[in-house]
Amino acid sequence: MVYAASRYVSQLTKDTLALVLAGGKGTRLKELTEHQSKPALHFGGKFRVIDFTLSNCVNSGIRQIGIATQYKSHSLLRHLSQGWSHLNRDMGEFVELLPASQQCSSRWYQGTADALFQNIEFIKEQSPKYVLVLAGDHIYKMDYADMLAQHVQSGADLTIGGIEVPINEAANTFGVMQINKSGRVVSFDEKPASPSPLPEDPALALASMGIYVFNTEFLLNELQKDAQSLKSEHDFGNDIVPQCIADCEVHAFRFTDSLSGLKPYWKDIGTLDAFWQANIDLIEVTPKLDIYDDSWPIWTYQKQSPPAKFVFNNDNRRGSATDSMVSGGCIISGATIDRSLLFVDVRVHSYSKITESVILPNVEIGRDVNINRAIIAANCSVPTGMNIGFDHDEDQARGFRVSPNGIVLVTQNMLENLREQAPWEHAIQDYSRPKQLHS
Ligand code: ADQ
Ligand code: ADP
Repeated sequence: MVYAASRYVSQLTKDTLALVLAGGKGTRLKELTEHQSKPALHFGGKFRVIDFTLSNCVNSGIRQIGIATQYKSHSLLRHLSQGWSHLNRDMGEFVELLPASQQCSSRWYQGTADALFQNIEFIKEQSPKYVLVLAGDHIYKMDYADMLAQHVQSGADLTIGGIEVPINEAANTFGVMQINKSGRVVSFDEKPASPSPLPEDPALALASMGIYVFNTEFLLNELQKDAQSLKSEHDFGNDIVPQCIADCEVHAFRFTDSLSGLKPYWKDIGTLDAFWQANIDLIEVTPKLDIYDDSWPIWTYQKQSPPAKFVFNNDNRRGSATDSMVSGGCIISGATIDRSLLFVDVRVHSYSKITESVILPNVEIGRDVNINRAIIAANCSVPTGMNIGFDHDEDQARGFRVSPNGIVLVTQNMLENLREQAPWEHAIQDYSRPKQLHS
């Protein structure tokens, strides 16, 4: 019986084509997405954001994957070709890149539904029974097979992944659903100002995770109808989903941890605060998202680097890190790291202190630097003696960005502008490390 049930599920995942939407601008991440798209952002020390969705696919047994890319996709495409091109086409497995304006039309994708419409021939060629539409910018671990099994058993045309969120967090941010006792979606509002609460708990709303399972024929019809509509913005949340709810059988899949039945970890890292928080969440003593879990590995590509190194400096000052994650290629010399996440190839020099901060790859932090609740973007050289995150007026006067929750973003461009304005104040010792830029 168990054998038959698992065979049944593995057949469903085999019959599924996953399409990952990875082309959004990520404007709320400000200068962090000035050179790359949100799915390409470095995350969790050694991963890229999109690795979480793609690992979920592979770990769920879905190995036919298309990725729609558009905005500033250079580093995303390079990462995908280095890390995700090894699936075996001869065995029917693939990760296919679907960049805008290179498919059936010469125009950019107008919206998320248009990104699929422009790839309609690609979908038909694969002839899947089900299409799983995913976002490339969410951090979570999820077995999509559970959602597929519910979709098929319920007889729905469309199943929407849903998660309970505090009602104030849902306002203006997520699509919000109401469902009846059998799980059918009876109403859906895209980013409402006043979300409808869950009947069983008025403090919570059932948010759409922006992930959908469609029966393929049904999806193709809906995309075609939508493409002909003059008033549509060609977007799933605004157009396709509300239309389907009015006309067809739409169900919600409530995302819970299948073992514990508890609310699992799921984050849309759309803002600087959310990006900082999701990284910092990983360094908790017992993190809500376990990236050390061998049963659900997060796959990625990363260049080889030597182990992290912690050094007593000439002054006998200890280089140390506590409640922190420090990636390969880092050297901490006579400096203190606390409750922080250091990505690969970060060098921190003597007498510096980093607290509750996220330091992206290939950063050099000079001597006597203090950093508090900040994100330091890739390739920065932070000059000797600089304080970041202690006086937000000073941070802003220097051209750094301060988020609504007081997280300071510093990028290489911001530091270069500062150096041009007052080079004598912002000199950094030349540590003569050959620069290999991370994009
Ligand atoms: P948003 O996240 O605001 O809401 P959207 O900006 O359309 O929706 O992004 C969805 C995904 O599509 C993202 O991964 C993005 O990168 C990608 N994308 C956006 N424009 C694209 C384009 N032109 N081409 C290719 N990819 C593109 C959606 C739903 C809400 C739901 C939230 C959950 O509309 O109902 O609550 O996701 O995060
Ligand atoms: P500080 O400003 O803290 O004195 P240094 O640049 O002098 O920093 O480096 C301190 C220590 O870090 C060195 O003594 C060495 O042990 C280690 N270190 C620095 N660069 C490298 C490197 N490329 N390979 C191995 N260890 C290094």
